[in-house]
Amino acid sequence: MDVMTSRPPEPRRTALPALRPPAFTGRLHDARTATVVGRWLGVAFAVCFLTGLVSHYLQRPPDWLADALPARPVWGYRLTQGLHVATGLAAIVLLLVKLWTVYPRLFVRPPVRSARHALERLSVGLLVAAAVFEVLTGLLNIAEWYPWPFSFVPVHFAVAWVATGSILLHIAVKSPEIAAHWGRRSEGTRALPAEDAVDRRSLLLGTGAAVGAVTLTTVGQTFTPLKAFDLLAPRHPDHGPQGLPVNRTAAAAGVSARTLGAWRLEVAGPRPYTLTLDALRAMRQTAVRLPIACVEGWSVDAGWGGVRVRDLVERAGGRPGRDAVRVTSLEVSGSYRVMEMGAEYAEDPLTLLALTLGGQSLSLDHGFPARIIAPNRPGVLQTKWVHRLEVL
Ligand SMILES: Nc1nc2c(c(=O)[nH]1)N[C@H]1C(S)=C(S)[C@@H](COP(=O)(O)O)O[C@H]1N2
Ligand SMILES: [Mo]
Repeated sequence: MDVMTSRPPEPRRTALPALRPPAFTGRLHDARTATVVGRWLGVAFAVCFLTGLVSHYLQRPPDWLADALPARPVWGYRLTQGLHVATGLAAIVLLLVKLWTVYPRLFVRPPVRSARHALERLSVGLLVAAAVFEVLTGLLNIAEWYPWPFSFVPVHFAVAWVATGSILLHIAVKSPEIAAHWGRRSEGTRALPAEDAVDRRSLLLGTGAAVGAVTLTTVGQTFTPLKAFDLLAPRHPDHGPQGLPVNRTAAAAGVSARTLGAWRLEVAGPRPYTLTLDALRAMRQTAVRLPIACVEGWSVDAGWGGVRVRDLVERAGGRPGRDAVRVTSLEVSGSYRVMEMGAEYAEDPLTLLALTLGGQSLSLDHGFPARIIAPNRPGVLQTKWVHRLEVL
């Protein structure tokens, strides 16, 4: 026996103590806190959902929309996708705080009071699962880590509808409570002891500071005035060959000096033709300043030079403003080997088959010898290593 303790040995337990729900005191788990955090989270999810829809329909437009997608403003996708990723990252913090605020409800006894109560709990379960799934897959996607067997885009898109639907349902079900705790002087808060209000203010300030910190250390990947603070985002807007990040390298795409061989640009249409790189360089060159805005949230402006796609379309007998264009890359395989652009993009004077970046010939990783650069367009559709255009 331990000589330092004189306590008698505890009697051996014969049965486990009854499971008692933890006791929650203070007001950090109450409806007012849940309402305030829920409001911020609702705004973040709403912006994230709407900008996600923009991204989805720009990338995979239904047929009736494809030729009407606008090429302006040139920075449109840069803004919407920057917001999509920034609000998604902010939502991670807000979702954690919100779940922490409401988790005592897990211990509500009896667990089910009525059919309505059971349905409500089920819908909250669905909401939590869908919301966690969305922020988690989004986060791993921007880190380009895909530890799952499904394809990211369609699943992330489908579950976004589940999350949004269950959030709307949740707001409808909770509307009386939300209304009661909406204002600072609302009926739910008036009875609070003063010291609880201090607690809540600290929690909300801490939450705001965490959201601010996450945003400040990542948003520089797209909002370049803050690029010095871009410490946590997977990409830095300046890091990469020719001062521009690269998502898919030439090596990953199976493109090398050897596969380029005797590169020619093929243009198919009513009057098909083929051009060498020198012939392309001899055509009228246009200089534009346009961003690459990656779906993963980084974006950066750059100076591009090359031949207007509309000039190439006209030369093939196509009708700018009427005809869409299919673009094929030399890339051996990959989801972005073939891309179609609607008539609005194809006729836009800023849409180029670019040959230069920053005044120099494109590096192999940026799509040498020729790539597409178009305004208001997701990065995945800025096809690199182009070798064929088809007037549709
Ligand atoms: N052929 C081809 N082009 C492509 C891709 C690709 O996978 N294959 N990736 C795209 C993506 S996701 C982006 S964000 C831009 C990035 O261009 P950059 O590498 O020159 O910055 O190229 C696009 N062009
Ligand atoms: Mo991208």
